[in-house]
Amino acid sequence: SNATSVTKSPEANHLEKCPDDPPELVGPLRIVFDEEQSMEQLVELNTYVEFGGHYKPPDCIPLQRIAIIIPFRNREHHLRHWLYYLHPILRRQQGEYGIYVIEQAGENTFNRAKLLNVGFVEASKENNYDCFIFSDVDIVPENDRNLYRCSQNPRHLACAMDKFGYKLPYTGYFGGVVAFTKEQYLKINGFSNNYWGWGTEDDDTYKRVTLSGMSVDRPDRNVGRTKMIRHQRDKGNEVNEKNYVVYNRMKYTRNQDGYISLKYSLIKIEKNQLFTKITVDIGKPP
Ligand code: UD2
Ligand code: MN
Repeated sequence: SNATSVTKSPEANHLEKCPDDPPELVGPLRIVFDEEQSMEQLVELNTYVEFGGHYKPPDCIPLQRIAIIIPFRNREHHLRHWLYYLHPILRRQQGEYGIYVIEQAGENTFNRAKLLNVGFVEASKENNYDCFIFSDVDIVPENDRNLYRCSQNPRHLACAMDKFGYKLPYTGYFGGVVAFTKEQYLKINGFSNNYWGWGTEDDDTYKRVTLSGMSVDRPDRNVGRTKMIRHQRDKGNEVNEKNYVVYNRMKYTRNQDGYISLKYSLIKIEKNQLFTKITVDIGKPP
């Protein structure tokens, strides 16, 4: 019969796949942003992370190879909070992961979605990632059962944010933290490169997903609770009314504007202990 137990010889030099439900998860977490850790302290707290911000579970074969892409400029102190909370969570979740901070060089208007496209391209050069998580630098999950992983459809991980009363502000809301497999990302032609300044790029992404015939997966509302660090709007990222014009035309432009039309120049790749920082020139609004 095939019901005999499978015994593993201690010499067997092969690992099993990691389980679907990582055993070390603890559930709800207390997230506060009052304590400030120095980068040196963070490095000491997270010695299991390999140089460049990479981790691979030592005792099982990870189910996914995950690149975490963070759009960035001038938010060092948010990044330290993010690293403090996320490394231990991600370790418990047992994926293989790499952290990529994509920094926009210069003072031109910020372009979050274009930086996310850069992150996809640059991370893919380093490793054969199969899942990409695009996360704001200021968002932390309040429950480690909110798995930073990809699923059947593009996945919205920040579906219950504190600042929106722990629920979706509107049905098509897709901001904060989202996960795409490589295939899902390519299917929507990545993100638009044409949203300069604050707003609407997340609605564009949602539209790309639905127009491509996919839907959005979300964790349950309790598991999906997330906290955003309170902050003011940054200089160089003002609301841009022109973004509504871009959004209204996206149906016709999305196949030309995105991953396939991405242009930027690489300025620097800096490996830190807990993350890789990639600084790029992405130009300026037309
Ligand atoms: C909301 C969305 C965000 C995005 C944005 C509009 C939530 C939780 N998040 O965030 O996903 O759609 O609106 O663009 O609703 N950043 C920098 N430096 C800057 C400016 C921005 O690093 O100077 C990065 C950083 O990762 C930040 C992210 O861009 O978290 C989004 O910018 P924000 O935090 O100012 O916007 P917010 O909180 O309204
Ligand atoms: Mn924010």
